[in-house]
This record gives sequence, structure tokens and C-alpha cells, in this order.
Amino acid sequence: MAETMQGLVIRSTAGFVDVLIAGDVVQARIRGRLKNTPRTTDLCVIGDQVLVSRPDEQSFVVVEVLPRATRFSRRQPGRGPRKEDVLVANLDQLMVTFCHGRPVLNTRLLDRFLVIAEHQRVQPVIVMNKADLREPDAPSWQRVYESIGYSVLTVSASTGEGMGTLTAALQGKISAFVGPSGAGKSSLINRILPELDLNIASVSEHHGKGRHTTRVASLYALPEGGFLADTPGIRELGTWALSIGHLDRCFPELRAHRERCAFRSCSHTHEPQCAVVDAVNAGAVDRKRYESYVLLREEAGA
Ligand SMILES: Nc1nc2c(ncn2[C@@H]2O[C@H](COP(=O)(O)OP(=O)(O)O)[C@@H](O)[C@H]2O)c(=O)[nH]1
Ligand SMILES: [Mg+2]
Ligand SMILES: [Zn+2]
Repeated sequence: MAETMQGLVIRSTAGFVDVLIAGDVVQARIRGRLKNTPRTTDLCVIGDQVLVSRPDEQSFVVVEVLPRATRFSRRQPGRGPRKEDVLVANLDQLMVTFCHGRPVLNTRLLDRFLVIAEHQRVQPVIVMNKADLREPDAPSWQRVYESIGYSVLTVSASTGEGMGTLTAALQGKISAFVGPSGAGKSSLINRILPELDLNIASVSEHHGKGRHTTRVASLYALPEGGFLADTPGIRELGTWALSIGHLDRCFPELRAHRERCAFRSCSHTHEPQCAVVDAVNAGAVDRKRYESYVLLREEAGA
């Protein structure tokens, strides 16, 4: 039996994967026997650690996919037993990117990204780009999110401000950038990985079609270690339908209060003796965050 080597899947196309093994990238096919094993999840995606064998000089074969520590996924639409659509295995953090200037910060959308990250057990980091356009005082929303425990990195892809801190935060981790069109995600990624040369659109061009034509999922290696994940599914994150029971668990600042509601299954909307509503009225929980909770709850049909 040939010796196997462990590697990281960095690109996935139909039937083949690119695997990074000790600094080299090899293209490998997936062993047929693996493909035929019944499963409820994707067999092999970017971020997976795999064992690869080399039956002859020319070919590499994935013989085993190692268990995933975490996965960033969504349910395939439709009824009946649904297969999980895993976008990235072992994703460590979601860089939730907004900006000063335009497009204006939409805290509802910010909360939606944070909830998706919490639900997927991926660490969210708030990135505020276009620092060159910011007002002198730190905005009040920033204090709210920092008090909850989220970190806010202020950066500028134009001037380079804060890029050292951002690069350090990415080091050694698998990260993905999400956020509204026009916030400067491509500009930031280009600054971090200039050889990628992503397409940057002027804000006015952002409603046009034909961008992001590639459907391939990739991990891009960072010079200092770590990877950026790029998949069409992550780009569409802003439109994900939420179907989350226990949505209140995805709002970290509610955790301390929800235990003290009179009703165990309190929805924190209309019940008497609701400790969450009391906390909002007392100013201990931010009212806009609570409003996001109520709106997302309605959307989730919970
Ligand atoms: N003033 C300023 N403009 C920026 C900065 N970063 C990006 N932009 C501009 O914002 C627009 C959208 O950038 P892009 O990277 O395409 O955003 P994406 O849609 O999030 O990928 C472009 O016109 C960029 O030139 C920045 O740090 N400061
Ligand atoms: Mg872009
Ligand atoms: Zn309650």
C-alpha cells in the first residue's frame, strides 16, 4: 500500500481538487469508493484536510477526508432529507466588511451577518473600511458592538491605514470577507494579495451584472500564513434565508438575560416578566440590536 500524505484542499472543481501538501499544490481525483459512500454532507470541499496517495508518478488520489472541526454551510433548498451544502470546511472567521462614507452602514445587515457567523460558530470580525472618510469621533454604534465583545478594525484600502492589524488578524486562519457591495472587499483583498488582481468597480457600476463569473471555490494563501476563502455562496450571504431556532443564542448580549425570563420558551416579544425586554428598557441591551432580533425572528418564522 502506497504511503499517504496529508494536505489541505484549496480549490474544488467537478471531480478534482487542488491539494496543498508541504508547500506544493497537486491536482487529485477523489477515490471512487469514497464517492459511493452514502453521506448527508459534501464529500470534499475547500478547507478540508485530506489524505492523498500516489498510486503512480503522474496521479494523486484523495483516499480519505478527515473529520471537520467546523464547517460553514447552508441547507440546500427544498423539502425532504436535504444534503448539507458545505461552502468551506474549518472556516475560522468571517470578516464582516462595511465602510465609512458610502454605502452607508446598515446595522440591520451587519446584525444579519453577525447572526449567521454566530449560528455557524465562526468568529465574526467587523472591518470598517474607508477610514480616510471617517468622522473624527468613533461612532456610537461602534461602542455598542465593542461592548458586546465584537472587535472593530478600522482600515483603509486606499491609504493603507490599519492594514497591518488586519493582516495580523488574518494570519494563520481561514477567513472569508463578506459585506455589502461597494464596501471595498475586493480593494482590501487586492491590497493583501496584489497578485490576485480582483475586479474593482466604481460604486455606480455595482448594480451591473456579469461580475464574479467564476463559480470555483478557492482558498488563497496569505504570504504570512493563513488563507482567504472565496466561494459564490459566501458572496450571496447577504440574501440568505435564516431558519434558526434559538435565534436569541446568536445575540451574545442576550445570553445573560434570557435565562431569567419567566417562561422557558420565552420569545422575548410579548411574554410577561421577560428579562430581555426589561434589559432593553433599562438600557443594558441596545434597542436597535433588540429590534434586529425581533425582525430576524419574524423572518425565520420562529
Ligand atoms: N475612499 C476610499 N474608497 C475606497 C476604499 N476602498 C475601496 N474604495 C472604493 O470603493 C469602491 C468599491 O470598492 P470594491 O473593492 O469594488 O468594493 P466591493 O464591492 O466590496 O468589492 C471603489 O470605488 C473603491 O475604489 C478606501 O479605503 N477609501
Ligand atoms: Mg468586490
Ligand atoms: Zn424573554
